[in-house]
Amino acid sequence: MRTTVGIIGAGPAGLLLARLLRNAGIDAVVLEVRDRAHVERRQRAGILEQGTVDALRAAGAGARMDREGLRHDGIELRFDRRRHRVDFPALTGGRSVTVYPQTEICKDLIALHLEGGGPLLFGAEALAVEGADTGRPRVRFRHEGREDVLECAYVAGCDGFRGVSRGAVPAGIGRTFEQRYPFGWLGILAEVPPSHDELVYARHDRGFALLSMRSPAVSRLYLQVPEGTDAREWSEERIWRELERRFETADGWTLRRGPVTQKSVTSVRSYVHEPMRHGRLFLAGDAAHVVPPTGAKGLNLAVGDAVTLARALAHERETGSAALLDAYSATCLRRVWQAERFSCDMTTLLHRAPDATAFEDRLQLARLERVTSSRAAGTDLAEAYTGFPLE
Ligand code: FAS
Ligand code: PHB
Repeated sequence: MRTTVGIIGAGPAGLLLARLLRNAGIDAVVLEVRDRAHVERRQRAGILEQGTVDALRAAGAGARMDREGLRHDGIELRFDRRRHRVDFPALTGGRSVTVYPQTEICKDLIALHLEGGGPLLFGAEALAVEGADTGRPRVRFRHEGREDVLECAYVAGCDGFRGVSRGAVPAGIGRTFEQRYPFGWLGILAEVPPSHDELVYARHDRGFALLSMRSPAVSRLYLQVPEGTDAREWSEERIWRELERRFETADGWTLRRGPVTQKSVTSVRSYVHEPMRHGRLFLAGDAAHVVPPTGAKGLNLAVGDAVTLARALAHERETGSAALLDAYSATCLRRVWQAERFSCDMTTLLHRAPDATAFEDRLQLARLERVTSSRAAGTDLAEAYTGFPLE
């Protein structure tokens, strides 16, 4: 099998890249190890920066997002039983975010790709990327019980944190930067209208809690839990009771309960692999970097990488110049490290480490007082949360 760009992974990075390459007249093949149903129901992110919204519209994949997405002009920070709204447009000169689930983005991109994109092989497991530093890289993969090889001019490693593509970068060349946090997130989907019209981030002595949403009828909620927690340890009753304790306010705000339809635990980590390129292999999305979900950046970074890589490949096709390809890693890493900085700040601002000292508790409350009373500090949070335009 032969193509110009071999894309490993049909998450947001791989699917958007495939769409952008098709629009640029560059052929590609997407290899996805899971089946379509799994990819389309995998619960992940929900918040889109303006740059992501613009990129999906420009790719011709924004119609349903424009119909069903919810524009949000702020978030609420909650601590000491008090509520503080962060007003995005007032602090950033008009920027906002859109609530539209990652699952829906993947469904939209898959439907578009199957209408008129190149081959998108589900159940195709990439086994290895070979010859990345030669002119003819190849992806060895298994599909329908048979091993095969995809010969390509370029390989896009969009296979997430646990994929194989990063392993093709020789140990002596790649550098990794990692920070683990001593807690995880227990996330639930509940068939109940969200109890607030915007997201609520709560800092509590018992731990962090987040109220998000997937639609006017479906709530998405998270609880900070100890590292290594098994979701089965948490009954619905225990989850709701803990959420109610952490969201409690002096003004009597109440949390609506409803049937829990999905429950899972995800780890919280910061991770960056540098460089994001080796020869003709380009890493994009979680294959290159992971951020704590607190800043709602993971999906948006994946989109940014796909846009930057597609633009660089199209530039090389049109002009013969590899300048943008050569700048790919540095261009993405500028964005990645800003997202890592913000996500780490939001995580340490709102989560209580199991061994937090009384001093650290007071420092955290002082940081929260500062960010909710100072225009300068509030602007920093609002600018980073709503995102920066893609370069
Ligand atoms: P993805 O992981 O989405 O996609 C990679 C794809 O590659 C997958 O479909 C996988 O099946 C496939 N693949 C892997 N190995 C392969 C192989 N060998 N061969 C072929 N295919 C292979 N971000 C937020 O902003 N908010 C959140 O609430 C949030 N929650 C998350 C919860 C979880 C459990 C996880 C893991 C991540 C979460 N994230 C969240 C981050 C998430 O949204 C990612 O940033 C986003 O999915 C990144 O997209 P991709 O880089 O495309 O990687
Ligand atoms: C989500 O809706 O999944 C979500 C929203 C905001 C975050 C993290 C996750 O910071």
